[in-house]
Amino acid sequence: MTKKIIFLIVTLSLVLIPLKAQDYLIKEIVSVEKNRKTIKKLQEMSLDFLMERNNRIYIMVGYNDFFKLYEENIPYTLETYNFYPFKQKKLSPQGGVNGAFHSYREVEQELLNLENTYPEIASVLKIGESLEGRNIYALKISDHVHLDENEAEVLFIGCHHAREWISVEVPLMLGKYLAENYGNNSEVTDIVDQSEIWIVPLLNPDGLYYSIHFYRYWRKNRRDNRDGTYGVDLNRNYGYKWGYDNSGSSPNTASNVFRGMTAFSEPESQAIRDFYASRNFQAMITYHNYSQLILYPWGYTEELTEQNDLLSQIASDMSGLIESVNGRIYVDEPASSLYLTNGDTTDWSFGVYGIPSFTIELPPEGWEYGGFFNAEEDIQPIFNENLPAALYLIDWSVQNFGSSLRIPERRRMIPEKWILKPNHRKKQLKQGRRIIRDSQHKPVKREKIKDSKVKFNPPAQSPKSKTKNRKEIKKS
Ligand code: 0X9
Ligand code: CA
Ligand code: ZN
Repeated sequence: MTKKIIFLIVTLSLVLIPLKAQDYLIKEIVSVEKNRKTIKKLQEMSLDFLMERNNRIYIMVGYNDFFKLYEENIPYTLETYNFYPFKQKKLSPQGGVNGAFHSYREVEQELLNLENTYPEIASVLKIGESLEGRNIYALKISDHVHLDENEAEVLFIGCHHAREWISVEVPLMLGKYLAENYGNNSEVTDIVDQSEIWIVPLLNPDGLYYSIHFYRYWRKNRRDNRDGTYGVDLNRNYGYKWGYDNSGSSPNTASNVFRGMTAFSEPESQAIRDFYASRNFQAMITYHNYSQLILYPWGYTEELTEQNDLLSQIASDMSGLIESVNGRIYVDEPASSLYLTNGDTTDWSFGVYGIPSFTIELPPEGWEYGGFFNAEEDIQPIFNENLPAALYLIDWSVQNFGSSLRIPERRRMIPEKWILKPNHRKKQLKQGRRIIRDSQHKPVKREKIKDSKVKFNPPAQSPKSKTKNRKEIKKS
């Protein structure tokens, strides 16, 4: 009898637990034929739209959605395996849960190792603590690292958004690169001698933990909103034009762009706010992914800043430098041309401190090339291409330290091979990725015109899906 009961419990838990886990975790990509009837039904199901191609609509579905599709009599094709990471056979499997990407503990270890190995130029500072009590670290790279010298200071931030794992790697590798090459490479030595480089590779450690262990697509921090929902979008929680409107951020706790109850309500964004107050930054880059963009203020309005010539020049120079490494194009544009946001890091950094501030959206270019997933083999190339842009911004800060801001000319320190040769391909592609807006001035379409097979038109006369551009989809 007892044997029977034990057997029953074991079998039941084996069946029930995985089912529940599946329900929550597994998402598949399916395509359905595009027609009015289906679109209407899909909208009622409030599914994640991904894209449209060859008269088919691609959507993300969870375990329960399959039943709904069945009930609604909507025929579908399973497409998951036509997408990354399944499609890219040559990729080596990721070791462990997070593979070559760094977890909170691994970032911590890496930073402490750097400090130990290069005590003269690397030092780790705790600038705050996450909601769940993890440390938020800043790595300082400078000569006389323990002195607060009168030098230009530049800040690099990674991982506001939990699922954007590559955004941890790029600033972390920058710190490592600078430490390892100081004394060997004259350009690095020069720059480190003249500046204080601050790197916060992991601003949202709780979110990253959650993304690694529970739900890969987690975006926000892990604030318990006390209504059954979790998370504040840290990139809507900064105190410049916070909550300006409800489209650039959301008052709804369940939303992926929930701005929090007040500006700087979150310890993670507070850490950055307080860090700025204690330092004297000249420039800042915050890394995100995906899209391959270099965005500069404003994000909250279509209007351009008074420093637009400066910001757009720096962004375009950085874009050129990035392209010259691997040929990947990062489009430089005001953040608002992507979509409007309020309470983001860059607007606050520029709005309050007046310093050149950039959001770099790392690869890939689109959802169909992997979205938030980057191949492990691509971590190094992505870092390599971002390095000259980071060095360039540091150098710009050094050149402009203590003087009024000057619009840069091409820098002497950029190695020849990094200097962009006049390149017509870039212009063409940039035009090809132009933004088309709907009546609310929201971009509805972002595609390479070159690839004429790819259609991304919003379904006609359906206001709900009309505003679903690729970027909003990412966050739903
Ligand atoms: O929406 C964001 O917070 C950033 N994109 S992401 O896909 N990584 O979430 C972009 C913020 C830049 N600001 C504006 N586009 N206004
Ligand atoms: Ca120094
Ligand atoms: Zn992001």
